[in-house]
Amino acid sequence: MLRPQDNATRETKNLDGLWSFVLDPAGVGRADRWFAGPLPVAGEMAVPSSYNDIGADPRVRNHVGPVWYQRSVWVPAGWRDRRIVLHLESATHRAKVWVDDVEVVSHEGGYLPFEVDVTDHVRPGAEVRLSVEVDNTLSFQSIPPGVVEDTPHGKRQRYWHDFFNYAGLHRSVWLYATDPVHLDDVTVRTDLDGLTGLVHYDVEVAGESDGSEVAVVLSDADGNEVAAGAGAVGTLTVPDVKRWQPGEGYLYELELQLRRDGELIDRYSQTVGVRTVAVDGTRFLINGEPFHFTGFGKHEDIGVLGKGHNDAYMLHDFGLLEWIGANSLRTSHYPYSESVLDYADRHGFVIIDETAAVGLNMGLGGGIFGAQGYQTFSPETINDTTQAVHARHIRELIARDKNHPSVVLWSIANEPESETEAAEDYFRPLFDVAREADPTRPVGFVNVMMAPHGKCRVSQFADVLMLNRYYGWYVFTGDLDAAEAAWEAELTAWAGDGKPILITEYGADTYPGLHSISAEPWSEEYQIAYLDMNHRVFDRIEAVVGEQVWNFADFATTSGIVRVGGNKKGVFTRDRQPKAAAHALRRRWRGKS
Ligand code: GCB
Repeated sequence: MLRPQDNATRETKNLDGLWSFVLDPAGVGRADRWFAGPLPVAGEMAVPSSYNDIGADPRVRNHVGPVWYQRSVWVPAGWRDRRIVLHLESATHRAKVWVDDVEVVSHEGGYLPFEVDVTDHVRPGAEVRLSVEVDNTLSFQSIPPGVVEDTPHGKRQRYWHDFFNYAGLHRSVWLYATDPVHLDDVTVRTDLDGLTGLVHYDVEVAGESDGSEVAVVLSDADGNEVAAGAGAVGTLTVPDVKRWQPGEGYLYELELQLRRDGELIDRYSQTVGVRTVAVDGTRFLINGEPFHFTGFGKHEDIGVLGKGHNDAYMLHDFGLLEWIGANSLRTSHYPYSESVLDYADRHGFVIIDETAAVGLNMGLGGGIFGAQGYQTFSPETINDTTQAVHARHIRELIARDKNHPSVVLWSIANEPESETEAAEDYFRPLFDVAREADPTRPVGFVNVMMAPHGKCRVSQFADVLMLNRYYGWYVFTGDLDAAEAAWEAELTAWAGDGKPILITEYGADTYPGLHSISAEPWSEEYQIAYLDMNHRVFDRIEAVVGEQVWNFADFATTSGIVRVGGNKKGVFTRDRQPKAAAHALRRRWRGKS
């Protein structure tokens, strides 16, 4: 699938804005054919955004089940004889779409795009009605998993991940037009041979493509042609290549051209960063050079918009990341908007790209997330069907993000149960799925504290060890001396595995404005002391190739007695003001005060 793009051969129509919106608590919308006319007693909803916090109605915020979005759209008259596609960048967590009375597509997986050819269901120059049923329900067969419990007070959605289950149309919706014979996909892989760059490309064409021909032209950032090729598959060589590297996101442009009888019928511009990624012993190499990750685990989370993508906030967050000296982030705990990856490509920002497989660990939730008493892997809970859904998520993520030079590592899950035989059986084939989909990037998963070295049975499959640890917070709370000794002992054991170690989470909840002379937990002083302790440990272990603090900013969670208006481990507040720790991190990462 190619991201919608405008050029001389392709045209997009953006469908963001206000849509009609209504909850469907009884789940009757489909049977009552709500798609066949205006939605009953509808309100309005902004796209993109999560619907939860837009109004002030707790029923909307806490709704479990389907909601309906609807709008009408004029199909441009100039699109006669064109292939017309409806593209949704995400619908959390599953959606069914109708064009007028016709169901055209459904998709599951709340953070990945899907599209459908609607040419047969629309008339250029006429108006159509689009209806989207979006369902936020999580089950043991969804990624992420959850369970709906029927209580005397109504349905309650339980889940084992620590962020609010925001839902809706979180990213843009598009209609676009191409020639019926069109470029359908491209896979780009790059390599370096001394000073020469190699760009392997593989273009897919769809439609009745008799007689059509593919050509490609590679240009540098100034628009000068540096290489060209004919045919759908090939390798371009770039002498004296300018590499994509951390801090310097140099991009070439690969223009794909599709011609029939000499006439250009489709073209697509794909950015290309020429770089290599490799793991060598305990080193993580980008272009053959050891790379040390600094940065954060983040969330797509802001006030009012929830998980709705917003370009202004995206720029602001990247501005703060640059200010603090972060060179990387993990898309915890789901694939982020493609705009984030595009930005990272352009600016040399390094990304660990994670699936939405979070909360596959029912031992973890007790007390925090309120859903207890389940076994993680069993025929009734996370089972073979879930594993197949998980595999599809991995394939869809890699299909979407494979061409981003910023992405250097796949994370196939966050903190799953990993200390049991069932976990080993569940994950072994999923690593194969990732490696088959992308043989060029390392693959890992994020390990949880309950599966330390010697107990974890899944890390054997990973190229990189990603560890989330809270020594001095969830254990040895307030006792940083004891925490330091225990943490160093555990890390030393992991280092013996001979793989690079990335600390993907370490953090302490901090209430902004709370101060304490003796650095008590929750104070701004403690957050700094806690981070300092961690850094002393990391600096003593050579295999540690990166540190990503949990979290970039405070974020919304489900309610619970250890969450005060959400998770407060942010180095920035939810509205992006620095806590004292932000300045301390900046001194470490940029050497500036
Ligand atoms: C974790 C999870 C993250 C939580 C964090 C916390 O290990 O990966 O989603 O938010 O801990 O603050 O407890």
